[in-house]
Amino acid sequence: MAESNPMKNQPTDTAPDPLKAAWDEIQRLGLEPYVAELDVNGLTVIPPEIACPGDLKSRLLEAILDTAEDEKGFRPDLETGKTLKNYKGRYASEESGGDSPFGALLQCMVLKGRVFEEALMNPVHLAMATYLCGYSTILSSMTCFMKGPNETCLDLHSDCFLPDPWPSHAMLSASTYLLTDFSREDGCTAYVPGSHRLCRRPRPEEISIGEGGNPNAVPVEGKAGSLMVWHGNTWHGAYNRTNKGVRVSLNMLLARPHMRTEEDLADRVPEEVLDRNSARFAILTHQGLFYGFTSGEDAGRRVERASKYQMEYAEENGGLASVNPFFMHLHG
Ligand SMILES: O=C(O)CCC(=O)C(=O)O
Ligand SMILES: [Fe+2]
Repeated sequence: MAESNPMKNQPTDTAPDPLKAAWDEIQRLGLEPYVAELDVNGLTVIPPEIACPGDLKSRLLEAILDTAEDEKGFRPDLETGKTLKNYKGRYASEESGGDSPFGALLQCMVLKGRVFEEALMNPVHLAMATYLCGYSTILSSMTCFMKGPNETCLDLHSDCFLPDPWPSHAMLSASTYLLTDFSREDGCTAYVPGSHRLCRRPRPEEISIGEGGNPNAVPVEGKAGSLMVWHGNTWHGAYNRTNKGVRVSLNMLLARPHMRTEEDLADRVPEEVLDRNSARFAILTHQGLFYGFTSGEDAGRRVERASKYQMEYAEENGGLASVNPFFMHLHG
């Protein structure tokens, strides 16, 4: 293995600089204003013409409706939203109307078709996620929300379920494709600008939104096809939907590789899916991780597999990911 290690004989002064590479990519894609807003406010919305080149938005929406039909037994009616009106589902809250603040959920989406792989690998998404969490970041979850008219707002929270205080750099990068328009009446996301710098979860008296709620919460509005990106510390929630119809969105939560992820993908990604994607896709979908073994034998298997994918990734990008235990030549 050491033979194919592209870092092996590389003098330190020519080692690639991940910060420079990330910034070069941000400039190539024209994302500087969105990175600035993300730094200042903790959240930004990248418009459809940059975020969803080609017909990505419509293909994602169609694939989600097909998946909903398969898994939920009905195809959401985007015009009327009647199949999803006051949807009870998981997380339904008895306090306000008894319906779910999320609507209906579809989970573990990345393995449900090529278009979801494309959504993850969209260079605009990866540039923003890399800016927040680095080249070794991994997918924590890919989840779809389909929300019809409802009563219940989603309280402010951060997706970082670590004890606070949190570090100021992002442990998580969260991005959501808006697949239908987002306005206050559409039941859009809410957030508190600047909350990523507080490095703590909101206190109980700070979590509610809407009338009488946290006065610092603002709606996140955007056109269908936009990509909303936020720092893992940022406090966010969602307004209830007063319009008819359905709000459809696809969320991708990425984590630094030492974090426990929501989904466990290590042994679930079929070879054909890995074969048709880059080495970075394999890293994102946990093929470069060996933690989580269940026996010595399993540890050996996982280390071997993880080192293969880590080496391929290092070859693909010239060693930009700084976390690679296999460079120690322990197994070479
Ligand atoms: O439904 C929303 O707009 C927010 C959902 C949420 O909390 C999340 O995606 O992390
Ligand atoms: Fe959240």
